[in-house]
Amino acid sequence: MFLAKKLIGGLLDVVGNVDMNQFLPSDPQPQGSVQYAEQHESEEERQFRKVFQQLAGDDMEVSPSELMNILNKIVCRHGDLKTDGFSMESCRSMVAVMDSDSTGKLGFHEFKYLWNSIKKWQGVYKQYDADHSGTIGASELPGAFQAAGFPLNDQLYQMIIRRYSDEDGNMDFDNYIGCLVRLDAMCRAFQTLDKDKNGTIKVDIKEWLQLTMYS
Ligand SMILES: [Ca+2]
Ligand SMILES: [Ca+2]
Ligand SMILES: [Ca+2]
Repeated sequence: MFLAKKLIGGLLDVVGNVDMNQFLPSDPQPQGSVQYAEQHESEEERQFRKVFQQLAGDDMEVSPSELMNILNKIVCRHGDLKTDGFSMESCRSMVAVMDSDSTGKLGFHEFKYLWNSIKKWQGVYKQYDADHSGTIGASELPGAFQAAGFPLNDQLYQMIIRRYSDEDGNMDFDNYIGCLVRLDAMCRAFQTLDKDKNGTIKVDIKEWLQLTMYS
């Protein structure tokens, strides 16, 4: 487990490159042949696959409780990220919105996508926590969300604060990650449904419920 610990600690210290000016939900998950990808993966990917295998266990998928344990172990070691811990409910929600193939758990590519997002967003969190309070305050939030790839309007920022921040308007780390994972997933879902790319979608009640109830 030493290698896994070392890699995870290291991974979370990396600050991702972020485009400040664009609305950028992260890249779509890789399609194509998994075998081809496995044969042509880089050394970094091979290392990541080893870590994943240790975290996921025999079923080779990360369940919500496994995700919760991993994330809570990591945030414990980062004193500058204030959190009351990732809850089971929040991890179930993150797994649900990331679970493209409906297995109820995260496979390698699903987990890797989530992991890369968390890595990028924790860099943004540290960078935009201007007063070093360990939380993202209401005035820090628009900058942080823009840097994370989501330039929204004031009305949406206010709504996000209402839903994810505490009574004083401060968002802690687990709430921040839970919020961004959902925001990213909902933007990707919209793009998938907006087949003619005209910025509007038409969904029937079944599609709507599929989207909103498994989230
Ligand atoms: Ca929290
Ligand atoms: Ca899955
Ligand atoms: Ca702060």
